[in-house]
Amino acid sequence: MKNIDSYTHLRGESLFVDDIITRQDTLYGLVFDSPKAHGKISSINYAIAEALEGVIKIFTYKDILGKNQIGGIIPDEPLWAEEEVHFWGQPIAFIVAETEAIAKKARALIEIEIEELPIITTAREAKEKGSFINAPRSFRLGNANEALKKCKHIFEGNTFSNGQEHLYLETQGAYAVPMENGNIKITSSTQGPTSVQKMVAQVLGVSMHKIEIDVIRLGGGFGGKEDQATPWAVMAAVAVQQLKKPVKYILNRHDDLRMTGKRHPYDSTYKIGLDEHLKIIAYEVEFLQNSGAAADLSPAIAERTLFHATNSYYIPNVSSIVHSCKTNLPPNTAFRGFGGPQGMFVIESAIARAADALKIDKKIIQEANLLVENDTFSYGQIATKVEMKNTWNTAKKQFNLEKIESETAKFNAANTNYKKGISLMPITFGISFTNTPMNHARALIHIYQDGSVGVSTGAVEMGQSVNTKMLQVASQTLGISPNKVKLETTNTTRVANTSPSAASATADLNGKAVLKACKALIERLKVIAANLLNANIEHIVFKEDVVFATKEDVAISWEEVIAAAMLKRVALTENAHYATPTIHFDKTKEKGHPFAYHVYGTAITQVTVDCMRGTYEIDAVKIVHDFGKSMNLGIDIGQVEGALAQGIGWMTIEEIAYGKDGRLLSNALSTYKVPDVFSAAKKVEIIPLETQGNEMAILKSKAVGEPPLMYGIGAYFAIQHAIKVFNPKHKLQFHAPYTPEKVLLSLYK
Ligand code: LUZ
Ligand code: MOS
Repeated sequence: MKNIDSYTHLRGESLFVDDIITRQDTLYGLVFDSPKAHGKISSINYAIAEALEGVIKIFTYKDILGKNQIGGIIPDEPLWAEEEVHFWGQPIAFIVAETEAIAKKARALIEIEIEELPIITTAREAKEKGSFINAPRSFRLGNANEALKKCKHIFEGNTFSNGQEHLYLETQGAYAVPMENGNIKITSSTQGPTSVQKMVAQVLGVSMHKIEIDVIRLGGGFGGKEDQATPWAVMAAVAVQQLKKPVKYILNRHDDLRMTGKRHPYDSTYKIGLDEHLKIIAYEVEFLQNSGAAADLSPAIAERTLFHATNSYYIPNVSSIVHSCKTNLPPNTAFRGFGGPQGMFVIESAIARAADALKIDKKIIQEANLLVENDTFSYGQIATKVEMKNTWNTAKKQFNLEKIESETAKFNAANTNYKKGISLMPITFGISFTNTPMNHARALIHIYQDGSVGVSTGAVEMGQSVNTKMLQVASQTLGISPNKVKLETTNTTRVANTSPSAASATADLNGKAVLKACKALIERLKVIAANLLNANIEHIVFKEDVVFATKEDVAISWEEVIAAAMLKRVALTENAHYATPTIHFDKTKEKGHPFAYHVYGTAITQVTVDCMRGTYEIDAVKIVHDFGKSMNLGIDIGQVEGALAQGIGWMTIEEIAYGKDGRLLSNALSTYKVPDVFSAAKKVEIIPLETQGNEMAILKSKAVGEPPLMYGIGAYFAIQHAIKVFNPKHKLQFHAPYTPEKVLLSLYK
């Protein structure tokens, strides 16, 4: 089944926040943000700006009737700065004007003086100065310190992975409209409608039921709208509350790039110990997460780094620690993988370092340590239904790794200016919000009296095709054709208290709720059908718009059953709640069973490096991926391809740069390069692993949003391999992204 949005997407008819027809009295908002990374505000003069014709009002923290606070996990983030600013781009005021153009003109007329304070831009510097968001977290298994003493081989080193810009095609934005009695309705481009509702209520000083959030769809989120879609909606709502007129605010690309947080840069130090059989016996790692100026989701992201610090390997002695370091950058935030990729890059680097020193192929160490059934993760969960070796061995065999290797060696022997490299990248990713209480969802289903169906859930459609999957679940469970089912917008009035669409878990959580609601409806309708057909209720089947009794061999249409149910006054609406069973985690012990299941896979990456220029091409990525029993392979393959491109981009060409003054230098698409059609892998082959699927996944179809991003890490090590072939004296470095500039230096150093 195709993505149900494909028709309107292709015709440009799909609606996003900026497409909503605005009321004619609509006003336009624009943020005035800090032009310095850290300092005391000594004076601001709004008078000239406010006097400009068409400017209605400039809002500051003084205008807030509730709390000036939007921190989600830790209350450490004001909506608008008060006396101090903590990052370049921090919102200070909100200009509301008759048009966007007037608001922009007014912004240039605001005069501000800032008494500058010292600036921290790196995690390492923050750690040295003791600047942290919260207390560090640490996972331990066995005794790494003791085990290291007994290891035959010990290696240590440092790695760095940089941030990443989400670059959703649709920038952040919201449209808030006053309703009666002080109620406000907001259309928001958010992954977390409930967080928006909660923060609007908190800042306005009203209760949540006065605020309705509606989400049609997002033009991409990638984690960037899990938390950071909130402030813009709150600002618009503050203005609506006081002006009693609709207010719209859509960020332009520059403002969005400057003011929003990104993937967290990580500076990490590791020590890895192996025995004579190349078994990794001990692993010590310290992660310094560059959290930015406020917590945002950093503590949760730090936690997931620890969960994935050993990637797909069983290591009996682990000691890991993560510090969320407070710096003067915009608060960094969720980004597809949520700290997992950063953790995995370090263990892969440690293995690469070990292999290089031992003069063996990296994959030999990888293979010797892959997870098997009943292995224990450092957080206490026992690995079950492990498909790690299955994907690894299938990839080696199906893609004929030996042939790839011999052809690569042959090419490298015959060419001096071009060298090819190969890498294998295994992935293991845990599915569930690591914060157990967030793993729940609801669905509200209406069967209308003509037999058509409306489905509301807490899932936000952001291009990942979750609506298509929800529709599949409903149509399959009700036994009706897909065109009888409509997916409604995501709305806090219909489905309340939702978790954000995140953690790759949206289809599982909301899908299970849809399934439960549909099953309950079917149970009620079976009674009606048995009556109508004069058949045994046990024999009633709903399938392909027909309701029939298997033994009695009689049938009627779906519509007839619904019409009869109406006459019998049977409830044709159902609301279902799903909460993931069996998961738990004890943060005081840092042990538990936090994940419903894991997703596994292996990627073989092949690259060619131009050794005169330092440029490279990704020739091919060949993947064996564990989809379980995919409910929609077209959509799932699309997720793998997209995540792979995004992961490769993070590891290779996407380079976030801040000046020492804390200003974003890569502040436009001319200075920040994302993969395009020319830099994408020339060939991507994906083989779905044949498995039974997992009961905890919706229709046994495993979560697919984030796990494949980490295949992109393979690109770094394939490039490194090619460099090493060209320059055997090269001392390996682990400093991502591996931009052509850095590659060139590596080739000749
Ligand atoms: N968001 C979140 C996430 O709040 N918790 C998580 O565990 C998570 N994991 C991945 C992506 N987003
Ligand atoms: Mo996310 S990184 O919002 O699943």
